[in-house]
Amino acid sequence: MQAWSSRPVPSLPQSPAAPPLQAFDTATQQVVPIGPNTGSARMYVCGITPYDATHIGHANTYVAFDLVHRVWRDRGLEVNYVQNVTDIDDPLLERAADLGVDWAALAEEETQLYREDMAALNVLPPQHYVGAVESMPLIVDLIEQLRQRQAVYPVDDSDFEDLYFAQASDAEFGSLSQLSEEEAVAIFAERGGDPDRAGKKAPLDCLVWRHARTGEPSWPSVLGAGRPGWHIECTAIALDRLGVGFDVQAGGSDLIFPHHEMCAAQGRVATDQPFAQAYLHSGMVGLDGEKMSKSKGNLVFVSSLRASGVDPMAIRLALLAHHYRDDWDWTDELLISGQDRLDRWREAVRLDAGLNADEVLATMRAALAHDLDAPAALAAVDAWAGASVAIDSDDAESPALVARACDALLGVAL
Ligand code: 5CA
Ligand code: ZN
Repeated sequence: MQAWSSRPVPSLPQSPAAPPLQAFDTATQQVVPIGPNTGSARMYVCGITPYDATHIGHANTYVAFDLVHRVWRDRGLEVNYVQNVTDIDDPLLERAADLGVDWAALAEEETQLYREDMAALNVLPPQHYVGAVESMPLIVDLIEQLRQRQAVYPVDDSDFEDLYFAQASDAEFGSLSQLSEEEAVAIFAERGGDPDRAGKKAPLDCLVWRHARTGEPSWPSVLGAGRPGWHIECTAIALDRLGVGFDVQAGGSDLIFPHHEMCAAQGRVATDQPFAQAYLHSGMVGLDGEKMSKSKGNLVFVSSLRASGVDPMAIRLALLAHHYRDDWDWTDELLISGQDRLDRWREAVRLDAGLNADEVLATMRAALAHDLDAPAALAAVDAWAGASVAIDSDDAESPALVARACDALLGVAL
């Protein structure tokens, strides 16, 4: 699929003292080094299911991992970043049926809106933007590999034969989310799983291939005509575009279980190697105390804010004012303070001279390298901007350097 295009990333003076990226890995529950020190770094971020417009929660997640992309680039790493589009799955078919529209047209329309939102928010595009539909051969191949390893079995439900991944085939299953069986089963049922389906070997076994049903789209394959389950899509796309043991799989914390647990398990069973080296998860954004989600309908859309004249950079600053791992609620006040901050920064970088910027650059780099601490990076720019407006300095280079640093490291174009 076509991704989107972004503003060029300004270059910054390199500093050998800049610390390498560390972040909190859900699997080990520790802050660990993320990516190599030199060469190329590989990241997979789970993309949208395009049945509705990008909301602030989505935007927060993609802006969070855009920081990984930016920090890696700033370290001189070459980045191979892959993002998928779940352009076939139950929620998309259900929404299309409710709206009385074609599911593929709905997916295309919402994906296009998402691209526009990402470009407006100055989120760097992935190198590979990959849909499930265009990945059918990869997905089918991976299921075949799992079947040869006895990790996939059929479940007969009258006329249909659906294929399931057996969690028991992976000795490390559960190590990412570390939930009790009871918790896992409850969450699985909430997030698209079918723990009670008759004929399964274990409640947490997940669907990998759904045999064609009348009235549903399906693709012919050696497995029989059908369509893929959710998790196998990301496992297949990640392994194909990034290879085994890539640096990071990322997404919102609602993906820890079952999604990332299943991907990790399927990847390990298929390759006998770790799937990703680390798993990063952003917090959930809510509205009035409830997680923002399409199913609850409590959504603030990026496109609606943009249409009402909100500067996307103010939205970005409102998001970056929170640590990416925190859960928080969206409010109109956040947008107002994002806009205020943007105005103050713009005023400061338009000065002819300001305080020396080397220190602010070093602080921004250190903050982001330490578990993507965007609020600390913002505080450094706030302090610089406040002091620059107040004093009369002869450091003519500094406003331009701070503007470049905000753009390159935080994605905030001033
Ligand atoms: N297509 C799958 C991933 S393969 C999916 O989860 N799609 S999604 O459209 O439901 O979500 C896209 C991304 O946004 C995921 O990383 C998800 O964790 C994140 N997300 C969804 N809701 C929120 C929210 N309220 N706050 C923060 N992130 C969210
Ligand atoms: Zn995914």
